[in-house]
Amino acid sequence: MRRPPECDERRGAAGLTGLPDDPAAAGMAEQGSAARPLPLRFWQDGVARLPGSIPNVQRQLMTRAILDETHVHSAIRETIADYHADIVREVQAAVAANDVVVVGMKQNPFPKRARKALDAAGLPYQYLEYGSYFKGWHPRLALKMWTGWPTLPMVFVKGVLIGGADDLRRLIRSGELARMQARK
Ligand SMILES: N[C@@H](CCC(=O)N[C@@H](CS)C(=O)NCC(=O)O)C(=O)O
Repeated sequence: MRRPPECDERRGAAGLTGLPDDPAAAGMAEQGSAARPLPLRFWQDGVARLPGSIPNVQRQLMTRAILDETHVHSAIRETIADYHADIVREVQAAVAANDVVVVGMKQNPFPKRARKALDAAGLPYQYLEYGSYFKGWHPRLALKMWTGWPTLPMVFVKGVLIGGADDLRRLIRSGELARMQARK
């Protein structure tokens, strides 16, 4: 079976912020076509933070634009808030109850890859599946709007979104996943 075009790995989502191959990790952020330096400092854990922030406090720079509620008409705010809110709550509950959660979908090879990596590392996880390439687009969109992560799988470790399959494998390889898990 031919893989859907969005499944081309070269079009995959960017890696975890703070990793060496991420432009943000080099202290740059894309703005339009020009790269603009950001006042970031890099701590031993490889995470970029604004100067003055304390390493063990999760105050990481996010440049994601979110439309402010004051710029959303009051008549549609509830529609936005309620958009597949049951699915979002379901994932939130799983993330609260399990150290590792993989949110995936049928057919997509990346959730399979994430699960295989966790199985190989002997790490237990909760798996939730929403639809396939042919169905379940709307609930997945709600999860994407909630997390800001544009693809599946979404992998959570100790309540933290760590990205997709590639990011997970990187964290397993570097030993960071084990360190995250060891944290109380
Ligand atoms: N680099 C990502 C790639 C994941 C990816 O690109 N997933 C695509 C399908 S192959 C996806 O989620 N598409 C959105 C959707 O169908 O809802 C990873 O390692 O997880």
